[in-house]
Amino acid sequence: MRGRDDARTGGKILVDQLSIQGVQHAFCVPGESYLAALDAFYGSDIKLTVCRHESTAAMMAEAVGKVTGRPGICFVTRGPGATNSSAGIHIARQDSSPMIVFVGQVSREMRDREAFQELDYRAVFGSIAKWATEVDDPARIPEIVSRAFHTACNGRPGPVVVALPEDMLRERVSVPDAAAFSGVEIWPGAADMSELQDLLEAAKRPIALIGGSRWSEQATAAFMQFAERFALPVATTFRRGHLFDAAHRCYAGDFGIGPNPKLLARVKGADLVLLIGSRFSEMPSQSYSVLDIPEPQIKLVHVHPGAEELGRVYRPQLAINASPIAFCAALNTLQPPKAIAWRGECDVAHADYLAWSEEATPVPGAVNLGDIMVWLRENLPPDAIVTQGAGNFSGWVHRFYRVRKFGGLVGATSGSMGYGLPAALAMQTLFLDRIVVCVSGDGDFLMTGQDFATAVQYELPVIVLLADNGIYGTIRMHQERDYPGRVIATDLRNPDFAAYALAFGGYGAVVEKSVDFPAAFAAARASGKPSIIHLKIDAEAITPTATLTEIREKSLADGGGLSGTHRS
Ligand SMILES: Cc1ncc(C[n+]2csc(CCOP(=O)(O)OP(=O)(O)O)c2C)c(N)n1
Ligand SMILES: [Mg+2]
Repeated sequence: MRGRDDARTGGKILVDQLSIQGVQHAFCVPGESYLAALDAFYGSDIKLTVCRHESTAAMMAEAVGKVTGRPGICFVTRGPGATNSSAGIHIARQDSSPMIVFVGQVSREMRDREAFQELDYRAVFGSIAKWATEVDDPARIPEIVSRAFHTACNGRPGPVVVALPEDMLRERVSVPDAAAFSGVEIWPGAADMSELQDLLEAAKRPIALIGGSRWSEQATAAFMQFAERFALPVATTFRRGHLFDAAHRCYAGDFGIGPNPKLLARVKGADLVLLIGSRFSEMPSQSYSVLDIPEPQIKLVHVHPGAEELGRVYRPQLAINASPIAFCAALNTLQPPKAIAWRGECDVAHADYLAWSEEATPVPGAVNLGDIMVWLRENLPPDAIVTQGAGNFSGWVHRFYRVRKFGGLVGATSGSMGYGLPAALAMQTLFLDRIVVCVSGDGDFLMTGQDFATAVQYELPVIVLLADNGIYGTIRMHQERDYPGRVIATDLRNPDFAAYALAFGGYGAVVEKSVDFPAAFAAARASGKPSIIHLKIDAEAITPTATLTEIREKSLADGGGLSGTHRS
């Protein structure tokens, strides 16, 4: 087959496979190790976004995978490029998002000499990726890319890493293309659904907790209909608020970090938990304190697309191996009990949620993030997209912002700082006509803040709300709790972020009082440019309900946290 007229380089075969799979966007930082693949993007229909750091490129790809359910695609160079991308690969793993990372590699004849920037990618990414491989023969690219798409999407989705030796990408061969893949839904069996029907008939206080991946707008709509018919209270797990309309009468709230105590009591007091799509990991399970392990004290129905996740931590009463999309489509086969024992409970649960999230709590300082979230939820259109990184600032998003639509909140359940900006860039790339707001912390933003340049370069008018409290707040909070008064490595001396935005060619504004926020937001929108609104937050305002001083003093009064025991 080699050397015929229809021969293509490995790079061209690769990019052709991506086109066949329907890829529209790819994200990269270039490297000499994969020039032949880069060259194949020249003139291709795939829009290639060049970033300033591989963590951004990888997180953008992860966010595309998270929201579309199709693998996000990223290209990085060998060695340092590959290791820089690892933060995004880790997010795809923890968040069960489909993604494929293509990594340049040294030429085949140099392998295993530790040539320039050489790494063994199977070993480096073996425990993070769902599959890590290397292509030796360009004739096998169609097969391997096809497998990469299937592996990234099937079962529990995750990241795939494919290493590409430089000379392999330049070699010319004749090989047929692989066909486009279509995802495999995993359908619940009739017996599963009838057992679920029986469990619901017998329940007195059921609740649904929904999360994970493999959802769609249609699936969330079907699930809302089911909740409505069954008057079932529904909570979303950590950073999965976009799976249920917060204004729906069955919405019981966000079950992540620091949930509404009434919701926590409701979940603990339930006699049946429908856990759908979620692994119910450390954050939503409140450090594994809600359901006993391995035998939950509450009847548990666990629905998950990964068979290996069922019974991994919790032994459910009923395990259903199904993808949320298929499971939700099957829900219309269930009938609500004639007399719903818990009727009225969903209204109480929703009222509890509204009361918990209605008004911003008072905090020290003139800018209250709670006020800003309330303003956003009242003024943004329902299809607006909010993205976020990690830090205490995100607590105000979870508590006071109300997500209305699938894909309307994009965050990393893995708690990776620096995610908000890349996720915002990815969302604005996909949906140029929607408003994209990124909520960041001062520490969080600068983890990927160099890619504000990417926003400017591609004219992506994302609006970054940068909550600057001058500290790595989350860590300071834990520090004051565990080692009160012993402040170390959590103070930050920050740049003028509005000037930073201007220097990059964007729009910048400073907000020192909550009341000035609406005008700043309007000006950012009117500028049409990528914007940073620098919010000056009082470091004392560490959570919506506690100040740093209160946390320190409580810890000192309780005997000095861990420092009391460590200092001997
Ligand atoms: C990549 C990464 N590094 C470190 C951490 C640990 N960490 C969690 S939150 C946090 C501080 C966040 O600070 P900031 O963005 O300023 O938000 P704040 O808590 O002050 O609101 C740190 C360092 C993390 N989650 N991710
Ligand atoms: Mg901070």
